[in-house]
Order: sequence, then C-alpha cells, then structure tokens
Amino acid sequence: MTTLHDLGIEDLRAHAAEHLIRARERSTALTDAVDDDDLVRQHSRLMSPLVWDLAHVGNQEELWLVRDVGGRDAVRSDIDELYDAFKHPRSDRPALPLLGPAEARGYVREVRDKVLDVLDHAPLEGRALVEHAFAFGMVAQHEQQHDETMLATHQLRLGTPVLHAPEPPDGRRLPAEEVLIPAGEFTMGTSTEPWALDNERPAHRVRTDAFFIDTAPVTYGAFLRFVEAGGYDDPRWWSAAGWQHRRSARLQGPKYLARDGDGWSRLRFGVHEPVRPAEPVTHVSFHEAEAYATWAGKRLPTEAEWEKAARFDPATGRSCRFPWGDEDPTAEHANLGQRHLRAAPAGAYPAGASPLGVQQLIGDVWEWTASDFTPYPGFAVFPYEEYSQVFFGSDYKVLRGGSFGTDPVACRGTFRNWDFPIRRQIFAGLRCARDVRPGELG
Ligand code: AVJ
Ligand code: FE
Repeated sequence: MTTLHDLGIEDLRAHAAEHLIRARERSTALTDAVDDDDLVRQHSRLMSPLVWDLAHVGNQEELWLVRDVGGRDAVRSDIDELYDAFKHPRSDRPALPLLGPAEARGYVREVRDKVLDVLDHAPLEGRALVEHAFAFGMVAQHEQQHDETMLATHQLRLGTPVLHAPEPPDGRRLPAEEVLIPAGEFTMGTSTEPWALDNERPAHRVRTDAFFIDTAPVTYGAFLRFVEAGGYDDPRWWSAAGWQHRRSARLQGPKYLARDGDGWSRLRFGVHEPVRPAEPVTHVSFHEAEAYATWAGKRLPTEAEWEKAARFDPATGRSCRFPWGDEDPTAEHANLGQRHLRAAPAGAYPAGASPLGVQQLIGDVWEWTASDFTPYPGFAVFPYEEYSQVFFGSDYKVLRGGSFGTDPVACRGTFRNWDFPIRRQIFAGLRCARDVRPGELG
C-alpha cells in the first residue's frame, strides 16, 4: 500500500513536488490550448475566464506556501483581492483589471519557483499545516480542482475542438444490475488520510439499513428512456423545487444534447457526435437525477450509503481508501485525470469494483447523492473556513466519486464535492439506490 505515512522526509518532498508539477502541466495545457482572446473571454456566466483561474491558482499557492509556510515576502500582495473568490462572483470577473495572459503566466511561474525552494527547505513537522506536507498537497489539490473547472469551461466554450485524448476502454456486461449492501455500521470519513481535506474528517461510525445500489452509473441509454417517456413533462417524478426549476429553465434533457432525427446527438468539447447509449449520463442537475431515480422506482443514495458501497469490506469490517482497496488509483482501476475526455461505458473498469461488486464508483462521472453538504460530527475547520465551513447547510448537495476530469490527488473514497442542485456544467451523473422490499431477502 502506498501511503505518505511510510515516506521519509526527502521522499515526501519529492512526492509533493511531483504533484505540484503535474498539476501545473495540466493547467499549462488547458490554458495554452486556446489563444489570448479566448483566455480572457467569459465562456459562460457560470465560469471565470480561464486567465482568472490560472492567476487564482498562483495566488492561493502564494498565500499558503510562499507567505504562510515559507514565511517569505509577498510576490504580489496587490492582487490578493482580485483573486479572492469571495470578493467577486464569477460573472463579474471578466470586468476586473485582471493580469493578462502573459502576466498571469509569469506570475504563476515566479510563485512556483519560490515554492519549490520553500519545499526543499521547510521543516515538515511542528505545525499541522506542514505535517505530511499537507499544505503542499492541499495546494496541488486546489490547482487540480481548478483544472477540472477549467475543463468544464472548455466544454462550455464554442469553436473548433482543441482538446484531444484517446478513447476510454470498452464496456463489459455487468454481472448484475444491482448489488445488495448489508445493514450495519461502517466507518465513514477519515482521521488518518494525510491529504484529506477538513470536510472528510473525522472518521466516525455510521449505521445504514440494507439497501440495493446500482452496479454502474445510470447510462445515457437508460436516462433517455426517461426523457422519451415524457419524464420532463410529468411533475410526478420531480420534487416541488425540481419541477419549478425544470419549468423556469425549460429543461428538456441533459445539457449538451440535441435531438437528431430519431436519435440524439451530443456536443462534447467542440465535437458533435451521436450519443453512446452505454456511456454514463453526464451534465445532469441534482433535480434531473432525482427525477430519473423516482421514475425508475428508485432513489438517490445518501452520502453514507454511497461511501459504504465504495469503502466497506465485509470480509474485514474495515473501510478501504478506495473501492478496490488501499492502493492509489491506476489506469486499470478508474477513469480519472483527464486521460480520456469522456466517461467510460458501463462495465469498463472491473478491476475497480468494490468488495461487494459495485463498479465505477471512482472516476467517470461525479454522482449526485440525496444528502445536503453538512459537517461530520467532530468537524474542525482546517486550515481555512472558506474551503468547507461557509458552504455547509441545505443550499448544496453532495457529489461523490470524481469524474474523468478529476485528478487522482483530488479524489478518494472519502472525498466530498458539492454544488447547487440546479448546476449541470460539471461532469455529474448519478447511480440509483433503493430500499429492500418486504420479503425480498427471503
Ligand atoms: C470543492 C469543487 C466545490 O470549485 O468551488 C476551489 C473547490 N475551493 N477553490 C469549488 C475549490 C476553492 C470547490 N469545490
Ligand atoms: Fe479556488
């Protein structure tokens, strides 16, 4: 098992540097793919201009690693306010006096040069912020999270395709449509994963009843049967808030789809193509996910149910880091890290199955859960309130498992993402769960 606990101090420094460098390669590729005009433009009111994300990543890195951990002088304290996500909503960011593309690139390079020097010399003990190089891992995750956001901006942008990637592996027949997860307690969250973020902590025991969960995420083929059965026109399947949103936003199906003769076509990173029925549905809101599940006679899993399906090993009673065990994800386990530019068809990752046989929990698409984003019992802010604390409450729904655009450093069996229930520009889909029917288990 690969864990940071076992690394000596120099290996830990090298490990942190590798993650920072890999994140920067991805940010560079996502921003070099388009011209300067495209970088400063707002492709959607929901998103920042790409050049904002780039300098924001550098500014967070400067705040945490140059100034706080490194105790060094500021590189550009004059721009902190511009890149504070809480000071300016995304829709206002294009009008700000932002660093231009060349300036932003120079800024993030200058910060990074200092950070690699800090990483060479900083003591990695004595403060929780630096234990196991946490702050460096947090900053690498932050950059990767913004890289996924930038990937969503690429999906929103119009124009000729600029991103390319090989096809994901083929789908395979699923051994069963659903998996039974037994009743009982399991350990949710973590107190030991060194780079886990505050909202994943602490580990705590949670009991669930027995439930069934789908073996794989809901596919386009299945979801479009709901659409074609008139599901978007029938309030029976929708919550009150969902129906009201479906009407006011005039939703007719997943984002980026259009009818094409008898079938459906899809716009994906600038390419129009036929929908692939076996591919997990992507770009649906929580409300659409919930309506589908209701129509199918099922429901969304709670966050606890999702995590139990993903981590609980009935043979040992332990919760693993990932469905397949404790090893870090490889290309055999899951579709992560923008290796492919789409979710893989159902059944494509048998090696990533959980002990009970649930597949594709990690990677492919973020999965909406039924749960609000709330703190675990014993939650403590670490290291800053604006990561999680200010978002807790009933405004946000939790998503689990990561997407094809999530880097492995920012994805774990315990990782919690959240968004508004109306959002669908993210790479989000769903899988259904259901209660056990009376008498069903004999
Ligand atoms: C965890 C994806 C909801 O993008 O709003 C980035 C991550 N926090 N910068 C977001 C984040 C601060 C966050 N999500
Ligand atoms: Fe951020």
